[in-house]
Amino acid sequence: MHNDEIAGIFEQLADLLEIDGANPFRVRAYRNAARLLRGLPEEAADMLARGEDLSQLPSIGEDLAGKIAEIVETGRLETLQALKKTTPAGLAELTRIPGLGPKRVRLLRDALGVKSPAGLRRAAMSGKLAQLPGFGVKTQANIRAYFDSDRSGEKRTRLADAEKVAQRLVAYLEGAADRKHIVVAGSFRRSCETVGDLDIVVASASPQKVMDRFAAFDEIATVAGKGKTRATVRLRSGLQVDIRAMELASFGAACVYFTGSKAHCIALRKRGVSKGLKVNEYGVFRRDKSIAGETEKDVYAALGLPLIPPELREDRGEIEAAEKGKLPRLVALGDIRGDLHVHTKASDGRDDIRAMAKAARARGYDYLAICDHTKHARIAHGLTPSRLERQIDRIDALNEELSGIRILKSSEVDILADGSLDMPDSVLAKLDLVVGAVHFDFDLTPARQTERIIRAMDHPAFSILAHPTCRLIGARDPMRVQMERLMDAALERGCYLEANGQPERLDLNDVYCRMAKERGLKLALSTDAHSTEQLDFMRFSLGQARRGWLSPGDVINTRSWRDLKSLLKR
Ligand code: DGT
Ligand code: CA
Ligand code: CA
Repeated sequence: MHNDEIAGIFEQLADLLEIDGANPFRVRAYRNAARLLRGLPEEAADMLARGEDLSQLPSIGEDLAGKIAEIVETGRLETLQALKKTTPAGLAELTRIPGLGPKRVRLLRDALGVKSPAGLRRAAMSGKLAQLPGFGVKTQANIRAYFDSDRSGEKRTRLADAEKVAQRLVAYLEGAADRKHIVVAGSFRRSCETVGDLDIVVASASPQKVMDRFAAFDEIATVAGKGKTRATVRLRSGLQVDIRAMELASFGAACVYFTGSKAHCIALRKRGVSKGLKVNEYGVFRRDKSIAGETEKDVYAALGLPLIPPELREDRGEIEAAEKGKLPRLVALGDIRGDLHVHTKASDGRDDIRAMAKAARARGYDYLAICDHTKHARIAHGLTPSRLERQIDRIDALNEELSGIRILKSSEVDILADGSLDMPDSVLAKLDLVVGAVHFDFDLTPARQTERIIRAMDHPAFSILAHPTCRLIGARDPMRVQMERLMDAALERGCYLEANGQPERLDLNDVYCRMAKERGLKLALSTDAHSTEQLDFMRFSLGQARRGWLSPGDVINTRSWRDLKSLLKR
C-alpha cells in the first residue's frame, strides 16, 4: 500500500463526507492528511513496519494514524466502505466530472434532486442547471459539452501523481519474461499537465506472459477488460491503465499511435495517404507491405519527417515545422544552470540555505536563488525586512565558504493590493534579483489585476513574476489577467515571467509558454522548491516549456551567472 493510494482513499472519504454535509473541519483534516501523504518522502507503510508513531507527523492525529494503519493492514477503510453503502453511487461519480466538486454535487442533489451523471445531463439539457446559484450559463455549457464529447469523462490525474504510479508499474513490468521495451505513452509521455489514464506499450515476443504479469499487479482494483495482447484496469488509486503488448517489429508504430495525440496521429495518417501509404499502430504500409514500424524514427522517416519529440505532438504546427527542418531544439534538463525560485525554512520551506545550496550543486547547477516569502504572507512565516537583511548577510558568508555554487540573494515578494512591493526599497536594492508574486485578491477584474501586476513590474528592482496566473490544478481557477499585456509590459521593462514547476501549479502552462516565445519574452524555469528533493520538480517546469516549443535561448536560467546578471539588469 503506497502513500498515494492511502491519500486516494482519504480524498474519496473527504468527497463523500462533504457531499453529506459533514463538519468542514473533519473534511479538511482528511484532505490535509492526503496532501501530507502525497508529499511524504517515505512510505507510511514502511514507517509503520519500523514501529514509528505516525501521529507525530504534522496534520496527522491519533485518529488519522489509526486509519492509516487500518488501510495498510487491510487494504481498505471501514469508514469509507460504510459511507459508500449509504451514498448513492451516482453521487460519487458526479465528483469525477470536471468542474464539479463535492460542494456543487451537494447543491445539485439538494436543489434539483440530481443523483447521477444521467440526472445531471437532463438538468443541463433542460436549462435548469444555469439557474442554480454559482452555476450559470457558462458552467451549463461546459457540462453539456462534456456530455457531448466522446471522452468517458473521468476526473483527470495530475502528471506528478500519475508519474508515481507509472514508475512503480514500469519497475514491476520490467520483471516480465521476454519483455524488450516498455514505454508509458499517451498524454503522460507528452507531459500533459493532467492525464485521463495511462497508456502502456510493451514490446515482447510473448505478449501472454506480459499480460499475465500485468494482471497480477497488486495495485489493481478492478479489471475492465483483458485479452491476449491488451488489457484495461482500474487501480486502487482510481487511475485507469490501458496496456498493449506488441511485437518488436511494430513497437515504434505502436508508440507513435498510443503516444498520440489523436490529432497528431490523424495528421500523420493524412500525410501518409497523400504519399500512398497506410499508417496504423502496426506500421507504415505501401499496399500491404510494411516499410517501417520497429522504431518511431523509422515511422517518421517513412513519412519524410524527422522524429518529432512527444511534447510537440499536438497538431499545433509541428508536422509543418518538421517538414521544413524547423523543429525547435527543445530545452532540456542538461541546459539548466540554476534554479531561480526556492524556499528555505526561514519561511515555509523544510531545509536551510546550506542544504538547499548543496542539493543544487549536486544537481550540477551554478547558482540558486533563495526566495523566501515576505511578511505579508504570515501563514508562510514571511520575512520582515530585518530578517531578510540577516538572511542576506548569512548568504554572503555561505558564499565565502561554499565552492561550486553561487547562492543568489532574492525574495518572493508579495505584490500588495495596490501593486506595491512588500519590502522597502533599501532592502530590495541589496538583492541579486526580486521575484514578485500575487498571493491574495485573486478575483479582481482582469484589467485591474493586470494593472496591479504591471505596477509591481514598474519597480526597478522587479525581476521575475512568479506563477503568473496563480492557478492550482483541479483546485483553483487561474486568475483572470490580460496575459498579452502582462507579457508585453515585462518585455518593455526588461523583466521576465516564470514557468513554475510545482506539480499543482505548472504556471505558466504550455500555451502561455508558447505565447511568450512568440512575443520574444524569455522565461525563468523554476521549481519553487520547498525542500531539497523538490529541486527535481524542474522536470515538470521543463515539460510545459517543451510543450510550449521553448529552446535554451528562450530560457534565462540556461545562462551562466554572468550572462544572467546582465539579462536581469534593467
Ligand atoms: P488522456 O488519457 O485523456 O489524458 O489523453 P491521451 O492522449 O492519453 O488519450 P487516450 O488515452 O484516449 O489514448 C491514447 C492515445 O491512443 C491517443 O493519444 C491516440 C491513440 N488513440 C486512442 N484512441 C484513438 C482513436 O480512436 N483514434 C486514433 N486515431 N487514435 C486513438
Ligand atoms: Ca491516456
Ligand atoms: Ca487510454
